[in-house]
Amino acid sequence: MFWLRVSQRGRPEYNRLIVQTAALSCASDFEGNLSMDYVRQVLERLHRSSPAQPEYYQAAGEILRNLQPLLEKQPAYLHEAIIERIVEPERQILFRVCWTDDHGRIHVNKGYRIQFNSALGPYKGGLRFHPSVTSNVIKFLGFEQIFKNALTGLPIGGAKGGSDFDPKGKSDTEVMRFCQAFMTELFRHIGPTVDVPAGDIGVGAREIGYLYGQYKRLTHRYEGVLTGKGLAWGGSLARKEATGYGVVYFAQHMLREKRQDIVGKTCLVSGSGNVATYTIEKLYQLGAKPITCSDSSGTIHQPNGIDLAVLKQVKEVERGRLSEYAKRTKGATYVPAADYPQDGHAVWRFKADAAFPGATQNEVTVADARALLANGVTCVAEGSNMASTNDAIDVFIDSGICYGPGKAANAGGVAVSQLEMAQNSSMTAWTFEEVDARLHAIMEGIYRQCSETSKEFGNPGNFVMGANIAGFRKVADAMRQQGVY
Ligand code: NDP
Ligand code: 2IT
Repeated sequence: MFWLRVSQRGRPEYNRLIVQTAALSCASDFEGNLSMDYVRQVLERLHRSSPAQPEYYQAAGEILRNLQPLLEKQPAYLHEAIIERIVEPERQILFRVCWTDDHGRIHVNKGYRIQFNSALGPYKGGLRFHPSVTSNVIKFLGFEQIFKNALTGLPIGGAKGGSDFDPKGKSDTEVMRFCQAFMTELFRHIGPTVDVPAGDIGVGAREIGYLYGQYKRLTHRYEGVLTGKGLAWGGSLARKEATGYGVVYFAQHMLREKRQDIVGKTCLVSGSGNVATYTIEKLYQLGAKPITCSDSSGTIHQPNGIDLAVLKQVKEVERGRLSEYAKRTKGATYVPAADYPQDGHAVWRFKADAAFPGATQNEVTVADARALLANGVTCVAEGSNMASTNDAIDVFIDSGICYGPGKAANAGGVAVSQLEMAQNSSMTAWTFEEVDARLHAIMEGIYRQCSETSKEFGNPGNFVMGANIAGFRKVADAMRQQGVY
């Protein structure tokens, strides 16, 4: 009887409050594992109050289920309804974005900014432009962002935004008009100490430039309201590289704990955008060999190693497809997406030592996870957000391999975004080496929190539990200290 056990420990008034609150929020018979019952009830309520948001339930479920040992140790989080409050965004801004294409046709898209939690600092998180974007997708990303940002140790709250606009196949002028229309609504909700958006899928340096230009025109202010800016106008050195580099630094730490090294490791990487490209670059710099990359049309397998120069030329400069990359390099096999295994993704079906998902959510299924283990992979570090399904995560955790969940392993991007904010507000610019050194230290700090917290709660090496508890605890403590709002 968890609640009663707890109530015998403390002060009488507090104990009464515990029992009253438990009675209010837990329609349970007070038997069995009450913190787990409570979490289940919160999740059920979420299904009813926010219908049809499967990725959001997945993200919330993964985090909340991992909190059980913390809630048993620290029931105040339950009594003060921290969990009910944390799963509800502080503010959700949904808006219409109308723009005209190069032929004068009018298009209407949806725009989103979900300002999820500001306990630790101004809202911070990327914008995603992709046809699959819905409020469900933005909500799961915003929720993950709260805990990721907390793990960085920097003063940033959690948010995410975006649109179902598809930049693929659009001209530069169409992308510019869309970004201007998007910012024409968004500008009134953001600011350098209010909410600072950045890039994500489909939003890179080009889009940030158009968004920034429109913000400046509308507000008459030249300030650090976005991160990932161009280097000549307030951007930070190493921001472009930060997420991919950080993922590899995180993997290095996980491997070292097991007395292994990244040097000489054969690696699978998915995606071929910002995160994947700079994961590949850092793997080469540290003496590993990346042999795959992918886009939504197909996968490249190149046993002699991905040709980074050609990849950058095709994807960053020409905005082309990997089918084009395959034609220009030697030793590359191209597997079209139509030929993928029914239960997963071709990119995870090759022999290797380590895997770095860098494309999108749920890109590692349970069958993919089993195939990775069967093929010899002993380290998985996620660049993409919620890369693995919850069943796939269970496979990794049960196997005891090094597994770094996205909210820990890919936090280097948002961390360097915060370093960009710091440079902007102090009107200085740091060198590449200085930013990279800070990124290094931040990734080491995140790794340590995951590792130590997993030990503190009796699951050494379970970095999912470590990341979720360490991130949640910081946000929850700040919320408690700031009172009910
Ligand atoms: P990019 O737009 O630069 O690249 C995305 C890559 O993923 C492309 O290769 C794209 O292929 C592929 N992709 C996107 N959606 C799908 C899909 N539904 N199915 C298959 N492939 C897909 O984005 P980023 O590299 O910035 O982001 C990649 C991941 O990393 C995302 O999960 C993002 O949330 C996460 N992330 C990004 C950070 C950043 O700083 N940019 C920071 C932390 C996490 P195609 O071109 O065919 O669409
Ligand atoms: O998912 C992420 O952390 C990002 N897309 C980066 C967010 C940011 O504010 O740099």
